[in-house]
Order: sequence, then structure tokens, then C-alpha cells
Amino acid sequence: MALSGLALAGCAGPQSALDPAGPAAAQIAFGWWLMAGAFTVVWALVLALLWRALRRREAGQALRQPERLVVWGGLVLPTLVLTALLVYGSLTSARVTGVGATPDMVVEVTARQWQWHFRYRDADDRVLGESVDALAMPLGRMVEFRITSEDVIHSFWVPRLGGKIDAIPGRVNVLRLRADAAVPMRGQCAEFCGLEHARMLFPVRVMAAEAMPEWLAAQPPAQAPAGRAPPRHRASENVL
Ligand SMILES: [Cu+2]
Repeated sequence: MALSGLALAGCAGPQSALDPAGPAAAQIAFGWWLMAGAFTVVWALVLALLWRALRRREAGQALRQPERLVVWGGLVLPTLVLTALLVYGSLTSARVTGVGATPDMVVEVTARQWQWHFRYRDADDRVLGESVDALAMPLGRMVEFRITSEDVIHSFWVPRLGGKIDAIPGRVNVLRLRADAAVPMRGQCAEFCGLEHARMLFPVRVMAAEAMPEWLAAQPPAQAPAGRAPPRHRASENVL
């Protein structure tokens, strides 16, 4: 009990997908718990059948109609469980990626070895400011992230807000996320991209939309990593 309590304590925190702070992450966390619950039931069922089979063997009883067990336990049950998961995943994917949502703000995300560069635009495409290795988001507003890379493949991931999406050179991937709580959060590159990969993380500050200009004005000028040119942003876009 104490051990499971300790293990569950790891589910909270600034970088936990099981401690959601937005609708996309909430959907993912719900799916996780749904699968954990469903597969715990399946696991208990398998153990019960095993126990029954061992009892029968001890008693010298042969299994009556073993084919029936194979058909129901080996074909029907997995087909039903996997079909239910497929339907659930298909129905919720729009909520997870934000397809169809109307963004209030755009953030162009450029990943590079080893830095995250963010450029903020309002709904009219005017540049509001830039930040490096720190992300700000307006509370309760939908933000469209246009994500690309300048060198190798990285992956943009803020576990408390939603799923991960690759930052790929020559391509712009789009993810729309909303933060519904101003709580401590951290993003992390989720694709191994070289020696400094583990340090490619960034705090996420969620604040009132009115506080964004002041925060952006206080950011230091964007500096490229040593020996690198400033970030280039691409105009082309491939929406999910
Ligand atoms: Cu990385």
C-alpha cells in the first residue's frame, strides 16, 4: 500500500502526463486510466483461469471443450478490446491534436541542437515577441503551435498539456493546445537528438492574456547557440 502510494506520487508534477492541465492532456490521461483499468480486469481474468486450470490438473480433470476457451479468450476477447480502443482513439484524436479548433494565438516553434526558439503571433499574424528555452501561454486560450526543426528531428512535448509531435526539418507540424490552469509545467524534447538532448527542456508559464506583452518585452534578445545563425522560420505549412 505504501509502495503503491509512493508510485502514484510520481504521477503528479510539472512534467507528468497523468496530471493534466488542459483538454488534450485530460483526454490522454483518461485514455491511460481507461486502458490501465481494462487491462487490470483482463489480467485478473487470465490469473483466475490459470488458477482454475491448475486446480483441474491437480484433480486430474481434463478441460472440457478446450476449443471454446481458445475461441473466446484468444480471438473474441482481444478483438472486442482492441476494436473498442480503436474506436475510442479515433473519436478522441481531434480533441488531442486540436484539429478544427480556432486559435487565439500562434507560436512558431523552431527546435535546433540544442535550443527551443518561440515566436509569438496574434490572430492577425502580427509578431508579438520571441523567447528562447521558455514558453508562455495565455490562460484558457487556444494556441496553435507551428513546429519545425533546423537540423535533426526533435519532438515538442508538454506532458501536462497534450501529446508529443515531431519537429522535422523542412516540414511544419501543427498542434493546438490550451492551458486551463496556471500551474508549474515543463516541456521536453521527446526525440533523442544528440548529446545535449536531456537538457533540451523549457519551463511553461501560463498567465492571463493581458500579461503576455509584459512577459515578452522582458525576454532577452534571442541568441542562437554558439556558432549558429539565428533561427529561420519557414512559410510552408502542413496541417495535420
Ligand atoms: Cu532531443
